[in-house]
Amino acid sequence: MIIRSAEVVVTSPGRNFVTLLVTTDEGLVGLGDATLNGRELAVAAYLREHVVPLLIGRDAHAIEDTWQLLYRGAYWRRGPVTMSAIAAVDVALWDLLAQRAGLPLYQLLGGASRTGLLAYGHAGGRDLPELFDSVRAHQDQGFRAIRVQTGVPGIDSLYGVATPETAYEPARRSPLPVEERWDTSAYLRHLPGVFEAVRHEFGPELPLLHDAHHRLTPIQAARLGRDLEPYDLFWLEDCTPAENQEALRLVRAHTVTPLAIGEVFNSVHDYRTLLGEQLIDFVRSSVTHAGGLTALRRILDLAALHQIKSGLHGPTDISPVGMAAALHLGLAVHNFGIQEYMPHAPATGEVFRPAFRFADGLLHPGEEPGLGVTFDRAAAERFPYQAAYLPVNRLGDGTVHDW
Ligand code: EZ4
Ligand code: CO
Repeated sequence: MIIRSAEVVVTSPGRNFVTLLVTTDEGLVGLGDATLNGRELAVAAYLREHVVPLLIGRDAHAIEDTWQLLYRGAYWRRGPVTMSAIAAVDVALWDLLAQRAGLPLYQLLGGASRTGLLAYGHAGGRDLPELFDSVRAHQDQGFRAIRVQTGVPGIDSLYGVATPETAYEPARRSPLPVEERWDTSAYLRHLPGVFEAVRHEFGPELPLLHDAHHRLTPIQAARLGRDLEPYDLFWLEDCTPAENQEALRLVRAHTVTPLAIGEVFNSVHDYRTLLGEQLIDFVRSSVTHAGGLTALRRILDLAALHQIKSGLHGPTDISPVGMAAALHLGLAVHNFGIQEYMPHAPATGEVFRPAFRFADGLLHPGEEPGLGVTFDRAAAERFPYQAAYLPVNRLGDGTVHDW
């Protein structure tokens, strides 16, 4: 199984995606997701200019050796652009191996450890009535676990809160990023009352999640975790910008609210203290941004030693290819926790045809050989790249803040 060609396609059916197509001498096509929200073209160039030439003529079975070649062989290590590029190659090779074996990929990762993956959906509302409607709509779609994001009085436009004009998708199509305003004090005052109201409305059993999206200091995060304890969250996500892993010691010392971190991480080294000292409860990385199945499986194995579970990133900026990879991995690993799931826009389905399914609150990768995703090259041409960026966050006095 020799790699004959590899092509990078940037397409924008509903939003931008970067997809790697690796073709073998037998004509099999393996797919990898290299989408890095707002930095798509950097990964596409990294792949086209520096990675594709290394792949031609290689044995497609050599997954580990190819990973090490791209990681160690570049000399420069880690970083989201590099690791997304490596991930795309790694996933495409796993896809090829499983297609050649005639087996769904999860069978090569150890087989199914469960019948389906508990998924959580994203409810959001500017005020409580809108939020309650959104939670109910998600329950009607079958979700058995729900992330709750809410408007805060005094903040106009806020992460995770869709308005009738803007869908949830936080990347806006425009040549430059839009700016949002942020007020930590207003948020910390408002949020506990929202969770009290949601618990009162929906009862004690519904698993509820929340994403603080990197905006708090450790002492603020400690206070929020403590204030939310009566409402029994499934997790509090990204309470601090966690590149300072040691900061989580302070948060952990003050709260038993479970913590989830890692969607912006791209390496096991970003997790060493968090996992080794059991400072978090869930690993948030995606296959797409953490170096692929080969690398993420190692992170999850290390997490398992510390009873830490998976909670893989699954927003719409993970393509159906990246999502399929997450589902095969999640079905196979012992320490699966929960999977984030936001259905893609209808246009995305014109280009990507995934076999995975969502029913009764559970996701399943399906039984097609490989990843179970096909890519319509001609349809992709109809949706050219459009610049789109995540917002930039500023405080009231203009200071740039974490978004
Ligand atoms: O902001 O995927 O938990 N989910 C998230 C996402 C991220 C986007 C960034 O590209 O935090 O909504
Ligand atoms: Co998040």
